[in-house]
Formats: sequence, structure tokens, C-alpha cells
Amino acid sequence: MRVHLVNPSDNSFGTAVITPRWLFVLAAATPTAVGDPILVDESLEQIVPETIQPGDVVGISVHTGNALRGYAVGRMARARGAWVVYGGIHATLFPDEAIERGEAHAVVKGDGDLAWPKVVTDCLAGKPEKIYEGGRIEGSEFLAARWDLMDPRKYMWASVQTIRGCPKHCSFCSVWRTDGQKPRQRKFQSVVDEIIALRRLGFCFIALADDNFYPVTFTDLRLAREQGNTAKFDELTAIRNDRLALMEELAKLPKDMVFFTQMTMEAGEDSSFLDAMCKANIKGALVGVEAVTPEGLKAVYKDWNYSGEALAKQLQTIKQHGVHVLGSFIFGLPTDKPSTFDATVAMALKAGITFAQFVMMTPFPGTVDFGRWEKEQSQHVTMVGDVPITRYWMIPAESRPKMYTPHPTMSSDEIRQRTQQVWDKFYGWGPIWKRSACCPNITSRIAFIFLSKLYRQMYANTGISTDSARRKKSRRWARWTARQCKRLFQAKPMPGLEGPKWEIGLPAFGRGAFEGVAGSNVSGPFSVLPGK
Ligand code: B12
Ligand code: SF4
Repeated sequence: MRVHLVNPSDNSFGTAVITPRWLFVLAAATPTAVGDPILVDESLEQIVPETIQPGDVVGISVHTGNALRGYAVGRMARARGAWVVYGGIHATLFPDEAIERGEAHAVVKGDGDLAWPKVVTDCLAGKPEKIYEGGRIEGSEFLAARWDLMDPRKYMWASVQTIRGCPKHCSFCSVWRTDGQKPRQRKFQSVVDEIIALRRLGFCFIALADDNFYPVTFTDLRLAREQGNTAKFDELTAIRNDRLALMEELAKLPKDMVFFTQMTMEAGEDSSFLDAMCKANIKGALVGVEAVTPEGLKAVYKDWNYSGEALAKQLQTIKQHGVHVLGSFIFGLPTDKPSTFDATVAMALKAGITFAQFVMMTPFPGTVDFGRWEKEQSQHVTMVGDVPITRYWMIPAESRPKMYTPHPTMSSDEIRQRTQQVWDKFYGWGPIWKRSACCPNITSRIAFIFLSKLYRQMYANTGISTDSARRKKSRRWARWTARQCKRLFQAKPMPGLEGPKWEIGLPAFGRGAFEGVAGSNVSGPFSVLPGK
């Protein structure tokens, strides 16, 4: 009997940009007594059905974008006699769907670190429960990933999580409702150990897979002080200090290490935090700009973000402190006009951000936007074939609309084409070449150009290449480019790299074994989740 963990994907490129972290964390949570799990990342290659035998346990992670593929893998595994278990954000929100469409024996809602050993044990005893409440575990309980099970030749960047949860409440984002608004920080010693293990393997580029790396702002601290809330102030200060302590340790690592994270643009007001990031080699951050106008920001409950000139200045400040910005923008907001597209790309170029992504408004389950839309649709349900549009992920890719929520003045096609033009302008050869001047030498400049083009190819999925011949060509191109990029990110392994000796105990992997107690200290159920 074997445990398989499958990261489903319709697109396999042979090489992937970032490691899907959950695979290696659940591998760490797999009871040692069943042996090492078989890890399948379909963004590299598709699963081979014959590897699954009757009695095996197959764990599948689904987010909304890959749910359909995930369910197909689950049905295939069940038909071959395996125990099928789903987890991940989409299964957390729609456990019944995973049971019906994905033929799940069991679904884990929330964090899998502590729940997984119990699920495996129950499956092996032939008695899995239908639903396991993984809950939101404490940061100190997050498991370190089993990087020893990864093929380092296949990935450009590894991913390490330092914090989960986000105190904000953006209308298009589900993180604050699923992962919670309380930042859950992992022990920084455990983070550092994991990064050292990755550097030994030859990884020097690491994505910090955090919801929000800057969870405590100056405004939060000021408000707590003004309200005389000493307990809150101390709690926030402790979180901030822990972030700084982590960065102090990262700064001691080999100088060729490069980190990338995600945070809000409020970090631009916090020079000491930015300087600590720069010293720690956190060279870039995805910053949710979303919209460049005050109306647009209000529409997504993000009116604390900057707009206009102040926005350009804030982003430039982050860059001046040595942290490159990947700006994330949303198109298709009700406040968008045709002129918004040009204004956005002009702002992105003016602010000097190094990378940008321009995504089309998508109502993701679990968000405020989704809840509102589902309520509106309950009066007159729009159907696509036999699927209600509010279950768009169940529509086969070829007949899936490119936008789900109608815009008051622009058609979906117009928004899609204008979005595509914005990608083309931002990632034209001229602007890329200009931006590549930030690189210290010609090799890194070439790497930058390749990566810019690859990023555009992989993420500018606004549906322009809809015919299969163009899609095939585009995938071939991405496969080739991904191979070249991988080489540029490779570093010489440092097997002898020593790490600090900590005086605290850290969560070890292989826990849970067969005693079946590992799930017992899992915290509360996901009572706040909508959309079920
Ligand atoms: C890092 C990250 C990325 C990175 C790296 C992705 C990668 N290769 O890993 C990048 C920047 C590339 C990225 C891209 C995108 N992302 Co993203 N990403 C994240 C982020 C911040 C962290 C994910 C992570 O690694 N967490 C660490 C691991 C350990 O946690 P985990 O995956 O949640 O797994 C735990 C549990 O869920 C559970 N679990 C998970 N799987 C399974 C399976 C089983 C069997 C079991 C038992 C348990 C279990 O156990 C795990 C351990 O506790 C999440 C936010 C979040 N809070 O999830 C968004 C998130 C997953 N991303 C999201 C989105 C929308 C995207 C994009 C579509 C954005 C875009 N518009 O382009 C793309 C899609 C890319 C793709 N094709 O997959 C959404 C998904 C929403 C949804 N309903 O599907 C999230 C939730 C953020 C959000 N704003 O809502 N992303
Ligand atoms: S979009 Fe970013 S800032 Fe807003 S709630 Fe989600 S993680 Fe937090």
C-alpha cells in the first residue's frame, strides 16, 4: 500500500516555476510507517494511472482553477480501488462537490498538517470519516516541508511559508475568510532551517508563500496606542519584532540567496522594515495595487491603498529601498472605463515596477464578491450548458466564458482585448529591455528578459489563444523557455552548509505514525465559511 499526493493540472510544462508547497508539507505529515509518499505534480507531467493500486491512499489538492482536473484524477483513482481524499482551498469551501464530482471518500477542510496522519490511518483501517476539520492550526505547528523528496532539476524556485492569514478584508480575496485575519507566524528558526536545506540542494531562489508578509502596519500600531489597547499594541509589536528577527537570520545566509514575497503597499511607509527586507535579500514582492483610481479601490474594499501620484510614489519608495515590485492589477471592476486600461499601464510604467500582472475580475468562492454574485444569480440563474455560471469551474475549459460577471458598460470581449493590449505594452521588448537595466551583469539581464517573457506567456491567460493549434504552439514555446529559465536559476549545491543551532524544539516530520492521535489537537471548525 502506498500514499500518493497529486497536484492536478491540465497543463504540463516539464519544468515548473514554483514548487507546490502543499505536496511537500503533506509528505512531511505522512506517517513514517507507510513509507515515503509518491509525489505527482501534474504541472510537470501527468499522472500515470497504472501507478495506483487497490488499497492505496490518494490525496489530491484542489483550488478553484484545477478542481475539474482534480476530480477527474480522483474518479480515476477510485475506479482503480484507491482511497480518495481531497484537501486545499476549493475542497475546504465545497466538500460536498468533492464527494459528488470527485468521488471522494474523505475531504479535509483547512490545514492538513495535523489532520493528514489521522486520515491516512483511518483509510488504512478501512474507516475514513467523510469530513475532517483541519481548522487553522497555530503557526508553531506548521510542518517543515520534505524537500528531500523533490527533484531539484524540475523547479526554478522553491516555496517556504513564514506566515498564514491576513488582517485585511479585500472583497475579491478569500484568504482572510479561509486562513483567517489573525496572522499565524511560523517559528522563524524552522523557516531558516528549511531554507538552509534548500540551499544545500542548490536552490538560491525562494518564494515566501505568504498571504501578507507585512501584517502589522504603522496605522495598526497607532490605532492600538490611541485606543489605549496595550494588549493589542504588545501583540502587534511582537508580530512585527518576530518578522524582523526572521529577516535578521535571513541576512546571515549565503549572499546568493534571493527571496520573493507578497505584501500590501503600506510597507512603503516603513523604511526600517524595507531596509530589513533588503538586507535579508528579499529582493521582490507582489503588491496588490488592484486599481489606480479611488473609485476602483473602493469597489474592492481596498480604499486604504494609494491611488494616483501617491501610488506611483509609494511603489517607487519600495523599489528605492531595494525591493522590486510585482504589481498586481485587476480589470473588469464596475468602475473601469475604456480609459482605465491606458491609465493603468501608464501608471505601471511610471511607477517603475519590475513585473506586473493584469488579471481579469474573477469571483473566487469564499469572497464577498462571490457571495454577492451568487445572491444576485439566485433570482435568474444563468446556465452554461447544464452548469449554473456560479459553478463556472465545472464548465469544460473550451466552453467556459472568459468573464463571469457582466460589466455595466463594456463587453467581456472588449475587457479581454484591452487587458491583452496592456500585457503586450508592459511586456514589449522595449520596456523589458529598459527594466532589465536593474540587473548587475549580462547573465542576469538575459535571465530577466527570459523570465519576463515566460511570465507573460504563463500568466497572461486572457483567452486570446483560444484555438487548439495556437494553444499547442504556445505550450511548446513555454516548455522550451521554462527549460532555459531553469538553468539560469540553478546554483551550485552547498551540501556542507551549516545552519544555526537553535535552543527550541521544532515540529518534526513523519509525525502521527499510526497511533491516530495527531488530529486530536486540531483547532476549531471552519464555521465562518460561506458558499457551501
Ligand atoms: C504562494 C501562492 C501562489 C504562488 C505559488 C503557487 C505555487 N506553485 O505553489 C503563485 C504566485 C505562483 C500563485 C499563483 C496563483 N494563485 Co496563488 N496563492 C499562493 C498562496 C499565497 C499560498 C499557497 C501556499 O503555498 N500555501 C502553503 C501551503 C502549505 O498551504 P496550502 O496550499 O493551503 O495547503 C494546506 C491546506 O490547504 C491543506 N491542503 C492543501 N492541499 C491538500 C490536499 C490534501 C489531500 C489534504 C489532506 C490537505 C491539503 O494542507 C496544507 C498544509 O496545511 C495562496 C493563499 C493561501 N492562503 O492559500 C494563494 C492562492 C492559492 N492563490 C490563488 C490564486 C487565485 C492564484 C492565481 C489564479 C492568481 C492569478 N490570478 O494568476 C494563480 C494560479 C496559479 C496556478 N495555476 O496554480 C487563490 C486561490 C483561490 C481559489 N479559490 O482557488 C489563493 C487562495 C489566494 C487568494 N487570493 O484567494 N499563487
Ligand atoms: S488581497 Fe492581499 S491584502 Fe487583501 S485580504 Fe487578500 S491577502 Fe490580504
